Amino acid sequence: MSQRRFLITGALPYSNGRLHVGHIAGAYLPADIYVRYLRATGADVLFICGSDDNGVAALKTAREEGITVEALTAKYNRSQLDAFTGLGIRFDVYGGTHQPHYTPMHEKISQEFFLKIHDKNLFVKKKTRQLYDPQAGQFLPDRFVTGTCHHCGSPNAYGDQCESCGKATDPLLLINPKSTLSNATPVSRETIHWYMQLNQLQHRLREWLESKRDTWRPSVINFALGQIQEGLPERAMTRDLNWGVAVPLSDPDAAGKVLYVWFDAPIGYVSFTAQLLADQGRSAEDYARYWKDPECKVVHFIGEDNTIFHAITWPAMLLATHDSDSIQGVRGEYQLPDQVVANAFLNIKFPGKDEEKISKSRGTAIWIEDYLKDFDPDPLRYYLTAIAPESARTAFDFDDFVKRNNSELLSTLGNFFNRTLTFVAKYFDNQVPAVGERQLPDREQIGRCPETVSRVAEHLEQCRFKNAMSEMMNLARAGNVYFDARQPWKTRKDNMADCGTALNVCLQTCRTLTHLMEPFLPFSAEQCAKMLNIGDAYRQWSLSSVELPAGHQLGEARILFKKIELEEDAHA
Ligand code: B3M
Ligand code: ZN
Repeated sequence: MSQRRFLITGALPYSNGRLHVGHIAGAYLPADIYVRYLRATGADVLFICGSDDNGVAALKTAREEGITVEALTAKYNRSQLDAFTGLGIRFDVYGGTHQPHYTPMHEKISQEFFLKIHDKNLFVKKKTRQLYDPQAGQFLPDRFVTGTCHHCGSPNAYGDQCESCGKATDPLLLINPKSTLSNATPVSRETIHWYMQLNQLQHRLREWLESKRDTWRPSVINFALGQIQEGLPERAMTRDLNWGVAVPLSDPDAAGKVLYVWFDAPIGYVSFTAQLLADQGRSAEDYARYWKDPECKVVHFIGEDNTIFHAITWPAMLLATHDSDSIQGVRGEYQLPDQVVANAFLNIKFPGKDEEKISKSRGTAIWIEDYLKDFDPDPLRYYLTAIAPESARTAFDFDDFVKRNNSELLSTLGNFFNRTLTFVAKYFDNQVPAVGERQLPDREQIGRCPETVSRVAEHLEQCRFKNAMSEMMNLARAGNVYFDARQPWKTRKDNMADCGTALNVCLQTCRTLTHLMEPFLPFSAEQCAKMLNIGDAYRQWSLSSVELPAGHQLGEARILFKKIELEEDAHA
């Protein structure tokens, strides 16, 4: 079988703030697990991310923080990368749509996209009216306007999107609009913009989306098809701003305008790929190997509020660059995403309080930077996967986090390794004991290893991360039950051969668990691999059930997980 090839992306975080647990649970952790798993199966994978610098979000925060937008985006790009690294989320490239090293490539490819779509006559240039802030003396970007949603009546909609109903909004249709720059009531004034006629691509989009019915999560596919059902509006793809990618037209009406941030942001996935390959000394054009080859699968991991842009607008932009009418993927044309994996939002619940939305302003976020000062990364990876909002909102419950760390990671998984390894160190010279005749319980336990591996793999192939991890935990649980049932602490006194057989089986189970842990709990898996003295082999899925030979020397047993004591407990 030829090597599978994937290009995996995590939504580009706006570089105007730090990352919190909601971001990680939404897109980046599942993406990282998927990438680690695919690599373990031998696939060729590029994992692409970087900051979304060009939006007005950055301009707005820069104003609030009193620094230049360049300094602001550089600062948060850095802090985001540190948070990801601390959690073991390792991209091949962490670019930024306005980070100096990436800007030239990003502008070039973004402008090429715009021109290609322009040449296809898919833009209409229109005089429109836009909200203007008379006090601040400037046109208002959509994000700078808030008001009541014209779809659902939520009072806190932005001019581009309503976070309550998830729909795209129009600042001119918002009820009781306000400028967030000055709080003034904006007035509408005339300006000129280029609108993409998404309706011209509607039929091909629908045909393509229909082909995804069986493989995409229902929340994503139903939302996308629902949007098409309602009919796709024209979307302005240019803005009156002085921060972003210049509109590449010599038309005097284009002077001083930039591309809409949601036009250039997804192109970041492509431009960071191209820059990465150029930096590796490959040709930047090599990006075609990932982006323009139907053999390569493009998978986008996003939070649910980004669904419309990844399942409709971005695929429409990609289709618009095609010379053929095919939705099947023609070599040499940009491939449409194979998968768009969206998680719902994560709420938060602090001890003694009600569940609530994560909010920076109300101080209800758990920042990754702060978390990492107090705790190890794997317990958070574990918890966020165990409660992953894969089909509906879930909540980060601090008590539950502590409980699961102590009872699942520590008492189940950690304990199984610990009891097995300390026993072998003590009574078998820290070497894998010889295996005697395996009785039914031994054979059953050994059999569970490859069975679990294939079940975990099946779930991971389908992006069911929560189920995949719970299968892994079931194997650890079964390991503990087996250990208890075989009572090696007794047999070591009167039947050393039988005791050895049981410990041999436990060690084989540890081996399989180490491979299975790697995508979910990479730091702990590395420790386990050291304890089992198996080098880097644990990064290969195909070796996960290969038995450790009798006599194999083991490494030093270590405690894998720390107990977390809440302050109240400590005082009790
Ligand atoms: N920056 C939105 C967000 O962080 C946006 C994602 C862009 S992905 C191309 O919610
Ligand atoms: Zn709404």
